Amino acid sequence: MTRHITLSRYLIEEQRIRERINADLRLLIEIVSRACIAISVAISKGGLGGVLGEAGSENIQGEAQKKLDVISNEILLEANEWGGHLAAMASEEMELPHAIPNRYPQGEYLLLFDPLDGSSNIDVNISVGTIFSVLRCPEGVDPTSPEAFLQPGTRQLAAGYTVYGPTTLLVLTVGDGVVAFTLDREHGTFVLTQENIRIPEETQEFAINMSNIRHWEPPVRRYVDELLAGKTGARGKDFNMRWVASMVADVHRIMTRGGIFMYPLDAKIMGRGGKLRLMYEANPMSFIVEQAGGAASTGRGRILDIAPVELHQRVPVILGSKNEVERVASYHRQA
Ligand code: AHM
Ligand code: MG
Repeated sequence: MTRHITLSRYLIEEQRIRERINADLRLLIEIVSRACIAISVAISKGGLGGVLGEAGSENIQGEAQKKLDVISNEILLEANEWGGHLAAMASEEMELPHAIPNRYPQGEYLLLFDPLDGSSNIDVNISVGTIFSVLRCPEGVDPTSPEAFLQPGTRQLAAGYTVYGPTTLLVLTVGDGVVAFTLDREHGTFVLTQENIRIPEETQEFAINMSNIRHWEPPVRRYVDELLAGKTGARGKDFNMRWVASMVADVHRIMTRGGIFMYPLDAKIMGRGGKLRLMYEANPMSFIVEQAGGAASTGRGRILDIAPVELHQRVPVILGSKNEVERVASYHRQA
């Protein structure tokens, strides 16, 4: 690599040269990135740090929390309280938005996050991640009310995810394409390692939890059946399958070499509207995927256009290489 561009320098240039962000949004992203470094350090201690295993509590979604879910949530909350850039925060791990304490100044932004995505993988040493999304707080609305956050994904000003894998990577968009930074552990900084990430339009790889096959709706069943038929079927080529069960890891593979990721609506989760959460999983990932030339749909419409009605709302998610996502959407229309 000939150029050494840290996240700080990238953000300064987004502010000064490309004028995509202001100083407060720059500070926000810097602080989130530092919190992600702290989470990465906590995760990497593993059994030595006593951080593995269950926390013994449940989140608002009724899911058992891992110790690292709780630790990661606290790291993000504490890091983002004092900067003066935020009006409030919302998290997968908290029922209601988190107010900025009175002793600190209030800013204009709202931060949403899934502090530790894929945390069922943590105890088996498989990649996990953090996902975040940034909105502007609407004027005249109480920032600590869920209503302040209920804005469609098209209003996101920035979104990103960190993958805690063999390396710690931060993938970011401020609506100006997608870039990736690798954590330089010796210096404690994120360094730009990929610019202008583009998802290939065509793919031979898909990601879905096949154990749900009997619950799927006919359009998803039709699509996957065609992929499985391979060379001898309608598609005329073989497809390969991967499922990490950490959305960040599955989506990052797609960002790197193309593919389609699906957590569709199925009979088992019909009453809940889907498995993945709109505000801090589907929206930020869809923003990033679209910024990289991919597509993101529920099967019935574009994810970023959904007008949310609940903070912890769930949605079906089909995202990745554009032609494949459009094919799945067309099967839904035909059905
Ligand atoms: P989490 O945020 O509680 O970790 O749940 C979300 C995860 C995603 O990362 C992943 O795609 C999905 O749940 C896996 O679900 P399943 O175990 O049903 O395959
Ligand atoms: Mg998650």
